[in-house]
Amino acid sequence: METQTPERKKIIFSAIQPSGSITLGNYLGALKNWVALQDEYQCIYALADLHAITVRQDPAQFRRHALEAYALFLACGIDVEKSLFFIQSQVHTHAELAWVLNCYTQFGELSRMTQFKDKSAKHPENVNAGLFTYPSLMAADILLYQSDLVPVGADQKQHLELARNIAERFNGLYSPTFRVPEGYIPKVGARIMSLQDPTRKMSKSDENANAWIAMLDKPDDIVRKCKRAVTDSEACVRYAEGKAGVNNLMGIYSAVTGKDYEEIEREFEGKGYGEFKLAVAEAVVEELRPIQERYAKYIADKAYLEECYSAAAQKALALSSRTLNKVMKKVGFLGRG
Ligand code: ATP
Ligand code: LTN
Repeated sequence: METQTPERKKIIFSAIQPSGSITLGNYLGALKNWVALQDEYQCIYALADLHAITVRQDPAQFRRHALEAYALFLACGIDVEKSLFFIQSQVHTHAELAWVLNCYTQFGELSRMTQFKDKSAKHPENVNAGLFTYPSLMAADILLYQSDLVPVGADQKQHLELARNIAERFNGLYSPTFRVPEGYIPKVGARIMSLQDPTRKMSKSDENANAWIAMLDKPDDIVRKCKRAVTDSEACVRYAEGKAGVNNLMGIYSAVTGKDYEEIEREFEGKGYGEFKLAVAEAVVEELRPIQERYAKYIADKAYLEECYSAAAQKALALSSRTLNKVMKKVGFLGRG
């Protein structure tokens, strides 16, 4: 009798930093996609809290953000029965592999990373070594799990490319050790822009809270932020060059409702920005309502959250140790006997 080996599910890895309140940008650019991928792939997701301390965090707030993010991801539909969802700092193999990979990453390569340049310009008082070597830790996250695909927003493409280069370099120096991952960038929602400065991406660490919509914002706040969103003086809802603010709102509306730009232009023909902004706000409120309801239940049950992330950390440790042990052996460490 012929036996068929079941096809191996491809492995997906991604992470988000719990460096603030999770935004609509994170959701549309990353999280929503993560949820959709869970049936087709073996998904491994993490809260990248080690990455988050490259920028100074207030300890109490940091702890709160991590727990909130964990609950929020479950509320968005990350299913711990199907996917592995853990907290990076609870799995020590990440920091260990990151150190090794640091020694296979060039100063010049890290110097070219635009995120490093942006963040060091933004925090000139704290341009720490962790901020500089951030991409080696991200490479470790991905490579530890022999990931095939890495869903990220467009801003992370450069880091992913570096992770591929590090993997290829290591494989070439020794023997095949890491699977070389591919990026997976969503078509819509890949770059949601700030509501106050639509030439910059919506970012949870933006000091101006009107620039971003948090996943846990109240409906009134969402309406207010959308109403105040920077647009232009043309007063015509159409997707065009030089209309970054309107384009961004159309992008949000499209990602939430599934309507394409032409449909949106027809829907708002002859209507002003006021009406359009309100429609965007209402669509966002409706998208977030069920998520916020589920979130309230999860965050009230700390014991359940702890159970989930502790079990996930154990599994992640077992899985990632396989790769780390191989690496240590190939590099020539004596090993622990
Ligand atoms: P920070 O402000 O701390 O740099 P961030 O809000 O930019 O954080 P990250 O934790 O760096 O978010 O990113 C988490 C994921 O969300 C990544 O995959 C990233 O590409 C995606 N993402 C972040 N901001 C946006 C955005 N504005 N539009 C689309 N995707 C985004
Ligand atoms: N650097 C990413 C977060 C991140 C990540 C990862 C994404 C940390 N490790 C591994 C994908 C794969 C960010 O800032 N968005």
